[in-house]
Amino acid sequence: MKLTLPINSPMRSPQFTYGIATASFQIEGGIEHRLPCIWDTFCSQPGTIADNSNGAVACDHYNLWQQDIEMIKDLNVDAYRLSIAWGRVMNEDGSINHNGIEFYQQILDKLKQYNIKAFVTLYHWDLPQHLEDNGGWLNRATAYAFQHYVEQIVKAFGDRVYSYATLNEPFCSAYLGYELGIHAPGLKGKEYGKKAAHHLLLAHGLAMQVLKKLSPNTLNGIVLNFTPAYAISDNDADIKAAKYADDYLNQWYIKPIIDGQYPAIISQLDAEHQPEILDDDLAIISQPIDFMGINYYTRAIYQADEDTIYQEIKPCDVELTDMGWEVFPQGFSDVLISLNKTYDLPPIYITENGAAMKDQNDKGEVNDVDRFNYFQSHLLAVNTAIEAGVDIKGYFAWSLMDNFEWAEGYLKRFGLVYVDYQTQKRTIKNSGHAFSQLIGSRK
Ligand code: GCO
Repeated sequence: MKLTLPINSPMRSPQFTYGIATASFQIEGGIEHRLPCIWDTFCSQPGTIADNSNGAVACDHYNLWQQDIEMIKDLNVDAYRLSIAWGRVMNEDGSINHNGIEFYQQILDKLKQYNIKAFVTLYHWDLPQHLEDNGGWLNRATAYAFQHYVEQIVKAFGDRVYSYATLNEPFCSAYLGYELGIHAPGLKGKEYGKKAAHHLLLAHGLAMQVLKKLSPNTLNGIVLNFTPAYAISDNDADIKAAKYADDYLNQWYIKPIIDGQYPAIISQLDAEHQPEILDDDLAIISQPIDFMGINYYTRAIYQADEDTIYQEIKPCDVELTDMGWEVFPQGFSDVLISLNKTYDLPPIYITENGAAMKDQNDKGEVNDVDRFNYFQSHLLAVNTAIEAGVDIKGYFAWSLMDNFEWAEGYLKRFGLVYVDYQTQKRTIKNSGHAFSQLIGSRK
């Protein structure tokens, strides 16, 4: 199995960055060495996680990090995207936890030694619980606490980092966590979602101020996810519904950053559902960024609905991943091209793309042809976007290894590497070998 790209593709150049991604809560374990976070609390509530699991051990990366970095090196990648657990590096009083800082410094030093660029995400959803107890992202003060944490991190990490992303997917934190309630902290209500979103975006802007001042030589930006919205028919009503869903779920997070304003539908929201926006907020949020990270998995199809404006319709007879998500590579090129038309964008990195599949570990071989096919078609979609003029500098596969897939627990496997959770044995899947081969073939 060989991943292939057109002969003249810029993605075949050594200048194009290939990497793999993880997130702290999903792999680390080692919870006794950090503050409790909202995902610890959420997992402890009955009915929240499909297999009733939690992040106590996960991939035990806290203890196995050295062998994991060797594995990353063996995969041949140019870059590794990891996230920092806020509650591992900071104490409740806002002082530094030196052991936690050292844990990440060792990892970053190893990466540097191996010439692997460190793409550090400062917030991948694991808010310390004591901040949630004070209102979490509904409290404006959390944005300032984030700014303080970022300042400490940047000073401690010095020149070990190649790129900082402030937040990963504020859509998920705000909408899934504070509006639908299917992610931590599990709040449900339209009166919460957009308020949380605004404070997350403010946190991004405040962190950008720090990064610009204290870390001007790293590539600083944010990671957003997009699930492009398609209308189920050509009827005006369905097209309008899809547009509304797109504004509410996707554009909401990018427009304030690039254009300094929310989508116009903000005026249609009930007063109680609107965020409180202070005078300078949008100026802070919309400071220039050095790059934008884009995560893509699938698309969504909408039809008009009299009560809820839009209704998502699940397509029949299409190929699905183990998450039940449609395999739709065209949505990837479509969304990249359309964002590039709509906004004045900085260079783009694809910071996540991948698929959960029903993997079988057959005596040490995981022949995940379906995931290989997913990568093949989605790499081609990225190439299509580049050919259409989108400035894409790199591609990170999600994920390095199977891990804690949030509300799905350990039931869904996204890794290029298979994890046996009984023994913590790692096995590179065939898709992982193919990815590594593709990267090696450029050099
Ligand atoms: C994401 C998350 C990952 C998920 C992945 C699959 O950013 O959504 O970064 O943590 O595991 O997206 O759902």
